[in-house]
Order: sequence, then C-alpha cells, then structure tokens
Amino acid sequence: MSTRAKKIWFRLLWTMGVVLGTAFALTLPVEKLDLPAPEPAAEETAEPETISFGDVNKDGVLDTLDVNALQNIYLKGETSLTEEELYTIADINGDGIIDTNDTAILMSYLANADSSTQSLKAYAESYSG
Ligand SMILES: [Ca+2]
Ligand SMILES: [Ca+2]
Repeated sequence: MSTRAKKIWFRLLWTMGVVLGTAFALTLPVEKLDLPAPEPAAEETAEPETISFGDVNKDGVLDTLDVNALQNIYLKGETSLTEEELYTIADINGDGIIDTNDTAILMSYLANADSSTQSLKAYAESYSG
C-alpha cells in the first residue's frame, strides 16, 4: 500500500470516527434529559350513555320509534347498527336472533314497565311472554 493510499485510508477512517463520535455524543444528552412526565390525558367529559340497550335508533330515548327500528331490522334488513351492536342493543331477549319476540318485549316494556325503576334489561330477563 502506497503512502498516499494509507493517507487516504486513514483520512476516511478518521472522518468516519468523527461523524460516528459526533452522532454518539449527540444522542447522550437527549437520553440524560430529565423530560417532564407527559400530561395525563384529559378526563372524558362526554356524558356516559345511559340508554343503549333497546335504543335501536340510538336517539337516547326508549320509545315506539325503537319498536319500529327493531321491526325494520327483521322485516326490511334496515338498521344503522353494526352487527355487534345488533346483538348488544337490539336483541332484547338475548337469544341471538332479532325477531318479533324482541319487539314484543320492548312493546310490553314501554306499555307496562316503569322505566324509572326498571331497566329494559331487567324487564326482559323477567319477561315470560
Ligand atoms: Ca330510541
Ligand atoms: Ca332476540
């Protein structure tokens, strides 16, 4: 290897060393920085959904519109609910099928139950036709 080649080679290594050394030095202070803890996420201020079970049209109220919406599911296949919601919201008797039995319970609940003291879910569980 000629002297000239050695010089070039040395210079190349030296440059790499400087670059790597600088890069390494730059990473150190960042790691040592005492970063403040991230702000805790803001508390959810949205109102919790009080009515969801049986609120098939999702307007926050249990009424005959939900009976209609329920009927639309099995009569027309129309609903704004996702498949998951169908079975958590619209399957009133929890048998895995959306049908007239669910409408019957919902209608009976609207006609007979005191919604301030009894939830639709509790009513459906005690409903025997
Ligand atoms: Ca509703
Ligand atoms: Ca059902």
